[in-house]
Amino acid sequence: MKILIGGICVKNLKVTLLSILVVCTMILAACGGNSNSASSSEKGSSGSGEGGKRTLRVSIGVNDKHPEYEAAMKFKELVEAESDDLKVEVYHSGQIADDRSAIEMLQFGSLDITIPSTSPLVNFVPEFGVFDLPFTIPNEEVADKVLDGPFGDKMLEMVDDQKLVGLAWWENGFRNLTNDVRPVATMEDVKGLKIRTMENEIHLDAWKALGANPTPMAFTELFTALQQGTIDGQENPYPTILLSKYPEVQKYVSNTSHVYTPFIFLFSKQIWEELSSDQQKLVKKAAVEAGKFNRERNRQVAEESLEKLKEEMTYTEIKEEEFGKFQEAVKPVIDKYKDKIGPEIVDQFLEEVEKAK
Ligand code: KDG
Repeated sequence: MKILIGGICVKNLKVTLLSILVVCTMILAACGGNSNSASSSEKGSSGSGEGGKRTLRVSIGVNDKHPEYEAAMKFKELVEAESDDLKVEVYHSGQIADDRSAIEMLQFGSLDITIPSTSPLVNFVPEFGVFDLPFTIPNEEVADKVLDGPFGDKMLEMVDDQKLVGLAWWENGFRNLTNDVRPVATMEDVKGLKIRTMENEIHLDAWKALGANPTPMAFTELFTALQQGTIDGQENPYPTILLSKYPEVQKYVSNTSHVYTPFIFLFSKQIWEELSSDQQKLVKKAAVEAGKFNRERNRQVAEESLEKLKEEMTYTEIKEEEFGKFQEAVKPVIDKYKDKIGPEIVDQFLEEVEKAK
């Protein structure tokens, strides 16, 4: 629901105020910092020059223990090793903004980079909903083929008219259910669970179809909501479950693997267009390279995380035949969203998935 004050949507007002705050902070830092900050590097609110260097600020929602943070630091290392006029600052745990606000800050040109799940992006580009259709991508190999092929390239270009530049695919991974009420071995066990989902209507409808009572919430609010018991559970990949310390506030975890979520490396188009073509080439190359590092590291950490979660939580393996019931239950959701996302792009996605198997 949008709230208007004086005709200005409060949500945008929030992002605008956030952007003004960020710009003021950067200007104060620049005034207080190195006196020879180059004027060109102060273009775009993130360009706070330090010795003529433009600073690229990266915002991610996970904390500094997560493979995504490691990959963001790899990106920083790759850029700074090759460039004498770019530096990178990585802000984790949603320090600057949650996923949706960070995307809006890129559109305003008050933040350079964010690397969110594709799910919140659906609020800006509905076609990204293909990645939220449950039980479609079966494993990482298929995910890589689809994302690294022509379909993935096409999806990256789809953010263009949203004042964003899509540079690379990183990996959040297969999402699994945790809760504090009961072990989940069957669809029956899901009934009535208050599950937090990302701010994405496909996830909401899918969990309703499975019998849960879902509620959308920004990732930055999730741990507190679990701790306070305002929700019973959530769903995320094993690294996020372990490294966000959910075992402290959740008893049960199941291998639902109901959705494979990519992370998408997004750059503010306004700031991108201020970079030289050499800087653009370097940033793109580093984003892709760091993405490869991220996938490898994420899969290693996912395996290690599951083993640790089995020690810290009650792990329930859902039997193969039970998955059929889950998939049957969400079929109407896939049909409903095929129309909303666009039948053509959904068919193309499903064809690419089949080809990649
Ligand atoms: O910045 C990325 C995180 O916000 C990511 O973990 C999002 O999977 C996500 C969730 O559940 O919100």
